[in-house]
Amino acid sequence: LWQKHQVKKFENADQFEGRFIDHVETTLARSLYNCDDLAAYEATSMAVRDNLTIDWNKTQQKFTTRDPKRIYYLSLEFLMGRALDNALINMDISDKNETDVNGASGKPTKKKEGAATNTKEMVAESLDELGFRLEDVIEQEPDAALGNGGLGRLAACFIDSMATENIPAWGYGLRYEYGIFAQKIIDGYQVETPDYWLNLGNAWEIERNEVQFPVTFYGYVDRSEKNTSTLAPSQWIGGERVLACAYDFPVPGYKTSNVNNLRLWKAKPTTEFDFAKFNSGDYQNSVEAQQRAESITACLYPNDNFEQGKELRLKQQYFWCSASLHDIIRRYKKTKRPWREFPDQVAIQLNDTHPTLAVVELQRILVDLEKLDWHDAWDIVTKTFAYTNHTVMQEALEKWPVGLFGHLLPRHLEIIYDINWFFLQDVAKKFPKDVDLLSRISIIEEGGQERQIRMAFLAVVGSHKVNGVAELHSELIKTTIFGDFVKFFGPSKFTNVTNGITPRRWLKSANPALDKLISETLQDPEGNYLLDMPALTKLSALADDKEFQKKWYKVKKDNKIRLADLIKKLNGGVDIIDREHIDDTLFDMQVKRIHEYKRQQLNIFGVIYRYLAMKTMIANGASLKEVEEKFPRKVSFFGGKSAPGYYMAKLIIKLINSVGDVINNDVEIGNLLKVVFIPEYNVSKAEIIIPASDLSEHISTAGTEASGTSNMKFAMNGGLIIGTVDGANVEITREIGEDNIFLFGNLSENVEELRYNHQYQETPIPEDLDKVLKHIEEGNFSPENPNEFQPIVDTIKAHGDYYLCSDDFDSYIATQELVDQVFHTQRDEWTKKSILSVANCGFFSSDRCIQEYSETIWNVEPVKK
Ligand code: 26M
Repeated sequence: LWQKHQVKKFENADQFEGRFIDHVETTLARSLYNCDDLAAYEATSMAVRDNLTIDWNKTQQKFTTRDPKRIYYLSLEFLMGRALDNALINMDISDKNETDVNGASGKPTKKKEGAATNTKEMVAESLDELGFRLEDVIEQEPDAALGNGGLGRLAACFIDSMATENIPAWGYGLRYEYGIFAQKIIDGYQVETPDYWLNLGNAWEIERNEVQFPVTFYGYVDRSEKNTSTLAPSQWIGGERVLACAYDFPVPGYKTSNVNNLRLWKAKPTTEFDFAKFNSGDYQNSVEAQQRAESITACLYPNDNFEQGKELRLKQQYFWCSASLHDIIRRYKKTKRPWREFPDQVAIQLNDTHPTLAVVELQRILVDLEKLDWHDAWDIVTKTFAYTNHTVMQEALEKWPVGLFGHLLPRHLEIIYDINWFFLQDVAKKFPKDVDLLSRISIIEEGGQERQIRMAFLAVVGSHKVNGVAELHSELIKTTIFGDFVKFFGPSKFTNVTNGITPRRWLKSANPALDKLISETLQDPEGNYLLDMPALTKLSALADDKEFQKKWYKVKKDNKIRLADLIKKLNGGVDIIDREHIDDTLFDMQVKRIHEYKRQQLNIFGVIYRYLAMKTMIANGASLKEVEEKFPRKVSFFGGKSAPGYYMAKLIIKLINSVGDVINNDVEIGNLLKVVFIPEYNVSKAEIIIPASDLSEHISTAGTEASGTSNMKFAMNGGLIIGTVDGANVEITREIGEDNIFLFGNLSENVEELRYNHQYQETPIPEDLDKVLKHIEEGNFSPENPNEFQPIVDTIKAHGDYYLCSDDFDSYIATQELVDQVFHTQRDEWTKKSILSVANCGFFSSDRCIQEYSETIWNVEPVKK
């Protein structure tokens, strides 16, 4: 019976149309005549999801039978963006058309003359027949914006690559009702509005009502068994209880039927009821307490690289770690293996310190519930976990006051003290004479107002490997924050895995024209190069070919027009960009979270400098033509969100917009210079913005940006980079060649000394920067409130210029002049650099990252057919 009714995937246009209409008429309860783009999106997604679900089931059954080692990627953020286009690309059945022509039925399926060769084309044609355009349908989907920036997007690229590489991996995270806030720009200021992304339902999630775990908070530790030692099993009698409910999101791999899982938890009230309150007549309050449960997964914290120490955040972390671990353990227990084999079968990767509680929770489960010996348990724990660090910046390092922590998780605090106690004993044994070392290396920080738990230290002690995310960063953490740990554990515990990005989304999906040109050129109509990005080096041979260069720049130009159209739409139909000269206009972009260390302020100072220099020329009687020769056409794009409570970042946004108001309306300089702040920068906007860039800015103070990943996205789309010697810029330079990137600025090894100089002696502000700052101070960009931007000026003039804008200003300007010169007088050279960037960026595919993690950290192999 089961075989008779076996559910089949759609495999051709006809079957897709059938599924589509089914979903419109039954799931959506609409008629085809009453089906708008949104309903078409929903029906298409559900039809596609049906296919993925079938493969998802097969994949999971295969894993259950084969019982391979599994990888769990724990991340509080998955910045997925839209799912539909990605699914259509990844579930490509084109190779099936050859190997599996007969379909599941065994009967030959007719292939129409000129019929589409891949799923995306096939669906596009079907939708066309039904009266819809696939592009419009795709546009209906809201972004799944369950992340802040780099760290969350990295997790999304990694699960794509893990599926593609056939690694048996699951992601675990939280199903926030509200993702990162939507950014409005009102009067030049950022205004946050809620992102209720589930408003219209979510076609991609599968609610697993059968997968639920209770999670406990507060309460006390019971030691009635007269244990004097905290090391013996203890019973934690919890107070508040909530339920964790699983929602699954299928993650399809590219050109494989492997479909992995992203499991996100939602908090719900337990069905238990406080009868004491109820009987005392306090019905309202007894319901209210239950309702509070849902607040745990209500909202993503919108901080990026900044720690706040809020109790609800810790609650989120424990809720998620506890549910995920119980789920992992339940799955493991089905295999009936003994505990000691756990690390051979399970690897858990900690995406930053946010999931470090999982280390403690596993130790608690093993000791308190499974009654393992402390040291046996700890051995299992440390062999299971590995930790990825994403920052060296002090303000971003996670610390929890023991008071707050112990109130919420009393037993976990005891366990942390015990972990620390054993750890410090070992340290003291190894370095008996070094008394300072113990307080420096302790997981508990003392000496402040209150003791604090250093989560990064706990993560290092609880893991067998610690990795940074680019070479420079991985070296830096070994000498700075983790210096003492290198001394104790030895250097081999610390390693590097340079970040990467998925070329399916960031090349094929975001830049279909470039994908087409590449696959034609490589004679790879199936797009196999996307699984083997180093194959792109073949393009190098054409870097000087004039015909090829022409095609190459045509792709770029069309992408610039596509962006100009978007900007026009966002601007209420008014065009800011001069389309007539779009070929000669350099599109210069900086899109990323707004942060002082990323130095959007340096960029806007550069823009002001350019503007003032142009104005001076005009005042001295130069013609526009002459001005253009010195300062060729350029649009400076900015985009990015500030944390809602980050005063200085918000002021930088306002400055950018105010400078834009002045420059964009200055008739004297015409269209030679424009400044555009693109509101609500998110994944789907990035997919339009990045392919349109001629130049992008990655100009963080050396040593502060751990890796950066947008630098890779721009390079992969043929945009050149102006950047500091920081993060993955270093490896990008090595891969694409130093002739093809514009580097400037001080090196990280000099940062400390430069900062010291600012603090303790006069470092003169460069003349050109001084002029810029004075112009701001005079109120030229804020006539109604002349002092508005004084705090930005003061960070440089009065507060020690922590991010070293003044030290890097002159070399920044000089490098921008070089950029202008190459773009405007040696366009062929520029295009050559652009081609060579793409040709040599294969290393930055996240598939390569996943291979490195698999081999050097997880010890896991792909599960093949
Ligand atoms: C902390 C506390 C409370 C709420 C939120 C946070 C928090 C959230 C995100 C802290 C840090 C967060 O992300 C940091 C991040 O995105 N780091 C970036 O990681 C990228 C991927 O490795 C790197 O490329 C970037 O250089 C790095 O800044």
